[in-house]
Amino acid sequence: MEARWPRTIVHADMDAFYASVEQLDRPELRGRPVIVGHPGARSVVTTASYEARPFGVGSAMPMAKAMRLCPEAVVVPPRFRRYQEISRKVMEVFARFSPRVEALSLDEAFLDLTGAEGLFGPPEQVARRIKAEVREATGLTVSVGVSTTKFVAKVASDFRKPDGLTVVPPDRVLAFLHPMQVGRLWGVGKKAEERLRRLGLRTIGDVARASRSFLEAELGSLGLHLHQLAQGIDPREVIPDREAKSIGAEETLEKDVIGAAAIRPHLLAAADKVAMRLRKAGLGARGVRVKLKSADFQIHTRQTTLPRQVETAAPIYEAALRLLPSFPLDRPWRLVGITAFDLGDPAPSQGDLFATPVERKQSNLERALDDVRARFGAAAVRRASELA
Ligand code: TTP
Ligand code: MG
Repeated sequence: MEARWPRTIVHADMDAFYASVEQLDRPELRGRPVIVGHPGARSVVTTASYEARPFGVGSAMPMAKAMRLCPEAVVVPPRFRRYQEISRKVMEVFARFSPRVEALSLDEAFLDLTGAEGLFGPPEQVARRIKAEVREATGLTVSVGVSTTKFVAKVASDFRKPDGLTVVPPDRVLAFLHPMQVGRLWGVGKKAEERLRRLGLRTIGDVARASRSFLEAELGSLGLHLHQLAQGIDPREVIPDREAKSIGAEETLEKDVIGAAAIRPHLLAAADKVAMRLRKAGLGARGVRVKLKSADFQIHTRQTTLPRQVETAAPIYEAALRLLPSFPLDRPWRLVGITAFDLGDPAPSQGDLFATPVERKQSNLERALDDVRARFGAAAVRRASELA
């Protein structure tokens, strides 16, 4: 007897995404180790093709080390526009299977296929179709995991990479999870992994068998969260990207600020964050809203509509600066935020047509910064103007 699927969640993740795109566009690179990144001595690996991985080369490794480990690798600088273009095609394929698609980055997404059996057949069959249609649309392979929760679907997509397909039915979830290393649990980074190991918890099964009170005493709310995940419990829903009506970033300041000059750096930081989130969601915005909260907790907002859709920090920041004089700036403010609204799919070709060379450069630069931040955290890159 097959157990019932309370939900059917798919996680799909492109294989060695940037490197595969390079091999697609340059057939002479196919079958060879390819490292995407800048060849400079101080740079790091963005990603490596599967031919390079057996040499120990992987994301975030210093380029110098990667080239030592795999001297025959071809080093290719990243081309974010191109990756975004292919990403759009991939997401279009996903959208054929479900209106509930949540993109996590350019190359991975969750799909909620609950109740879609009648349309696409049993989970394994849907997964095969998704893989075939991605391949057909892009020429690239995607690894797919299917289970009843986001967490297990995500672990499953990674299980047999590249070109993997792993279905974990509800009655196999615990058998699948429990032998795995604790590092696979969501929310467990290097530090937490180390702590769990010192507590004698090496596998997910170990965490599942530990008592709730022990985990809570040792790790606080993270402990409770991990205990749930280890039992295969993860109620998180797939949140469709289109339901994001706005994307914002705000910061409560350490010290209240007075006057435009003191507010500006916080607006710039917020604009940067909003733009990064827009690009991550693959969206552009036509509206920009600035929010300030005064020291006595009064919220003031001003908003504006832009002549064309934007996805980079510069035009968002400029719009915020234009709004700034309409606030009563003589009082102290405790919070500064920006929200982008009126969101939609950016029209890339049209955008390119209208964008000036300077704007294009700006956009490429920001994509490069996204990349660095993705690896080293938001604090890794600061604009000179923020440091003032
Ligand atoms: P991932 O899906 O993490 O990696 P991948 O697609 O290269 O390889 P895998 O087969 O293991 O999924 O990331 C997708 C892309 O995002 C990747 O091709 C390059 C980029 N990326 C970064 O820019 N920085 C990073 O630290 C990582 C991990 C990825
Ligand atoms: Mg990937």
